[in-house]
Amino acid sequence: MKTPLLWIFVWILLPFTGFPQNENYVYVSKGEYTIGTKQYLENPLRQIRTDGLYIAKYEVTNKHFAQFVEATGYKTLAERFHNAQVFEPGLEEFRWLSDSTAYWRFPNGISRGGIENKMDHPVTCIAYQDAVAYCQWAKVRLPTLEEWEIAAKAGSQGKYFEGASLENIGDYANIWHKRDHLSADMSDSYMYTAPVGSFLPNPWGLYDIFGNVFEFCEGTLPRDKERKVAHARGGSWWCSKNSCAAFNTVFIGSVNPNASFSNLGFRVVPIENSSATSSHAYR
Ligand SMILES: [Ca+2]
Repeated sequence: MKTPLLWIFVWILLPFTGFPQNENYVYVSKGEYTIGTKQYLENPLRQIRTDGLYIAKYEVTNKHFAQFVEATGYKTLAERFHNAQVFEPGLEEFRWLSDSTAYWRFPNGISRGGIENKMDHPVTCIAYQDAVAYCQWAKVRLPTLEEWEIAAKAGSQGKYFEGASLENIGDYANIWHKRDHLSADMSDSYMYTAPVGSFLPNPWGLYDIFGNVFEFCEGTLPRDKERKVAHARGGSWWCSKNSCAAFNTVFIGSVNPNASFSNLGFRVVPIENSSATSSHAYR
C-alpha cells in the first residue's frame, strides 16, 4: 500500500518542484533568486521572489505568428507604417536601414528574401505592441524583466549561466562572430536568425536565451522616466563581442515601442491557470 500512496504524493508535488512539465515550457520553482549585478546601477544585485512560473523553452517562431495572423487578420506596425529596420552586410557599426518593404514575412526587406523556409526561426520585425497582441490571442504574456533574468540565470549568479562564458558563447548562441559588420558572417552557418533550439540550452533547458533575437519583456527602468520605452534582453544574431555584447543575463536593452527590428522577437509565459499544458506548441 505504501508505494501507490507515495506515487500519488509525488504526482501531486511535481507541478511545484521545477520539473519540466511538457515539451514547450520549463517550470521555474517558487523561491528566492539572485538577479542583477553590482556593476549595473539599473539592474542592481538583489533578491527576487517568485511564486513559480512556466516559461517557453523557445522564442516564438514565424510558424506561430503566422497562425495568429491567419486567425485574426492582424497587421503589424511595420505593415501599417511601411517602416522596419533591417540589416545587410556592409553597414557601419550600429547602422540599420529603414525599409518600407520589410515586415515579419520579409524581415530584412523583400529584396533579401522571405521566411518560406524559415518557419522554425523566431519571428522578427515586430514591435512591442505586436508581441502583446500575439500574447492576447495566444492567452500568454511576456515575461517580466525579472522573470526573464531568473530563467536566464538558471540558478547561477553573474553575467552567464553555468557553463557559458564570453569565450564559448558561440556554443550557446547565434551571434555575430566578426569584429565588424562590413562583410557577411556565416561562420556559425547563420548570418541572420537560426531555427530556434539550434544551439545548446541553458541548464534549465531554455534555448536561445543569448543571441538569435532580443526578447521583449514587460517592465520599466528608472531611465525611462515619463517616456514610453520597450525593453528587450539577451542580445541577438547581430551582437558581436566587439559591439553590443548584450548576450548576457544582466544587460537590459531599450527600444522605441513602435519600432520593428529584424533582430527583435520574444518568448512567452503562460497566463496563470490557463495554458501550461496548452497544445499550442512553441516550436
Ligand atoms: Ca534570444
